[in-house]
Amino acid sequence: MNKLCAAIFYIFSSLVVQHQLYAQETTDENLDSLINSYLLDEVIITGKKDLVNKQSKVLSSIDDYLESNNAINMMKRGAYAAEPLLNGMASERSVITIDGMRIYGACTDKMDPITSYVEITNLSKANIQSGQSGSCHGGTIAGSIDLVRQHSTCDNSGFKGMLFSGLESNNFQKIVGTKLSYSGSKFFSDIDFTFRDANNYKAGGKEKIPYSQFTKYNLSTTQGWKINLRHSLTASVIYDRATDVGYPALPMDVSLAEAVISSLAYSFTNISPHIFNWDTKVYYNHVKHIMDDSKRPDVPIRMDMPGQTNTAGLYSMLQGSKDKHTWKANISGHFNKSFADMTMYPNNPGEKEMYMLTWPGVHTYYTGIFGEDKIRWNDNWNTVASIGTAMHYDAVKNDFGLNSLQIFYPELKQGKSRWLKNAGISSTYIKGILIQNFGLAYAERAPSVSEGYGFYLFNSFDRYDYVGNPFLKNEKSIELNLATTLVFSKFNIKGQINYFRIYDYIIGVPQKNLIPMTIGAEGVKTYQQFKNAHLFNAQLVMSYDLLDYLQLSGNVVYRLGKIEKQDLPQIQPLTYNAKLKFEKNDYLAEIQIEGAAKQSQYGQNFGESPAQKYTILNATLAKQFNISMQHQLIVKTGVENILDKNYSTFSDWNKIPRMGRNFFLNLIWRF
Ligand SMILES: [Cu+2]
Repeated sequence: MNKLCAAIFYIFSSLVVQHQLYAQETTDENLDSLINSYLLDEVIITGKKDLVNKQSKVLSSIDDYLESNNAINMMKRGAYAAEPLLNGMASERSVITIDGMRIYGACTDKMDPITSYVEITNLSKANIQSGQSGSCHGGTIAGSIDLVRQHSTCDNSGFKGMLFSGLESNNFQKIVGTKLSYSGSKFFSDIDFTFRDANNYKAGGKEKIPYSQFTKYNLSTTQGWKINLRHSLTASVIYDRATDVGYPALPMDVSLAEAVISSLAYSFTNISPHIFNWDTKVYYNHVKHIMDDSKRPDVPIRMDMPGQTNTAGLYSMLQGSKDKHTWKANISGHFNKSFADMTMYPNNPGEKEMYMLTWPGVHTYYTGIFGEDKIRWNDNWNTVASIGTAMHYDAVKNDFGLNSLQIFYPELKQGKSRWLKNAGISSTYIKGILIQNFGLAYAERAPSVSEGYGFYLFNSFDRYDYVGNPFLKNEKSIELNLATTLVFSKFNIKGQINYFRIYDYIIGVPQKNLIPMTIGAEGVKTYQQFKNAHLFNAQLVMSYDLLDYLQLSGNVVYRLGKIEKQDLPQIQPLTYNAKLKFEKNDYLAEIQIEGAAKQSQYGQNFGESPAQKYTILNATLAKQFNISMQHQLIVKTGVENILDKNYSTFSDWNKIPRMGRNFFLNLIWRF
């Protein structure tokens, strides 16, 4: 019992309290199973061991994995690269990193969120931190998502590998890939490759969704050297390339989305009895994005809209403990260049081409420090306190771009610096079956590149051209959260609410005196700030073990967003999900129902129409074949949207319907 209490204490202190799981090697596997059994969904695990039990569809997209977390919704503009919304907020309010690295998407229309540059097969977990607690690598209001990749260790386990393949009936998606690793006593090497290719998908009732195809290649490699017992080096490269990606909800597609993400990390462990880790990483990444409208038959004007970003950065983190305290301190910095332009080619060859800088060579410099202390007062109480501050400087480096923006803002200077601050405290009380957590936090963020300096970026949701506003103040938020968990032997229930009061909320406001550039646009919006906005998130999660091998679980999520008495757009209505899971020997079977109520509160004043209610059914069957000690075959098969329902959710851009009935087969051979 004491052990169990200690385990629960540990998990909750590291998870529920601040939604944090330190990425320490030692915590991984045991914790994974415990986390699963307590239904804590802040961290999604895709560990390589017993993968078969972890997820119903092993080779699903990262988007599907993230979406299974209650704090996240995926804004879909097609079948590929959905944008994660965290705590009901779009991606400019969160920080998304890969292994702690800052990466800037290169699309002015958010077609390439950071989550699109990794593959599920090389992911070990997603650390999702809610609100201010995600401020370690950047200023955030909604929180952070860190995609942590798998890598080997120098454990002398030799050569291991995996071959996988998948097929989906609806859009004829083919997935093939391999993963090879070698581990010696001084050296390890991992390489994995995944290829996906899909045709157009069909929504329920066989409705064809044109321009929803995609092709993606992902290559990822990590090499590690153990210099001696306490010092090690790790080098890593990801190359991701998507071609011919259709975005049915947008007026344009993508001919190329490419990222090269590289890093070198140095780790020093067991420095002193009170300092156990010092991790330092330098990184560089380049993202390239080319939009394409050549396959669309009737566009009023042909456009070229390429974009690219370059980011270089570093972080250095110390972790230690003394007596009641477990602490970490992080210093991080990055430099980013974002550049995008647009050339319009009039259909009449006599007319002149038009050229604009949509991201006018914006340079961003960020340096921040963040510290956190977890204090275990006694067996019942613990507190996590964190504080951080950062300097953020951005500048328009292109003179043509600067001159263009000065048309709207004559007093605009080239650069602007900001000072960002954050602090939070939360406490957990554990007694018997009860775990009670509450927290209070303050955070700030700087406007994004588009919000600050975007130039005539067309938004196909409200059909306005958007012009950035370099004079925006920092957006600020006060966050309150409360979670109650009851753990019985066969039954767990957790209720959680959080409330964000956001000051100087940034949103586009129509400017009647400005004329749009995009043909057919409603008008021009510039980013302005509202005194305050409110976001309320609530969720209820429960699970019940009917029998040793049969589990019933479910959850309900609801959000509410208001800005001065108006409803905010793209806020999740009441959504529910229930699952019956059978798990015995090497078999796993699942049947799941998910759905949403009609969206009664929606952003009417922001061009939004309400999402309709829906219910869909899914089923999965999986079996692991242990062929020999070294060889295993995992077979997963299932049907999604069994009833072939035609539906779209609140987070489907322009209400583009989601996929209809889909049969899938995943095969994994491990050796
Ligand atoms: Cu794009």
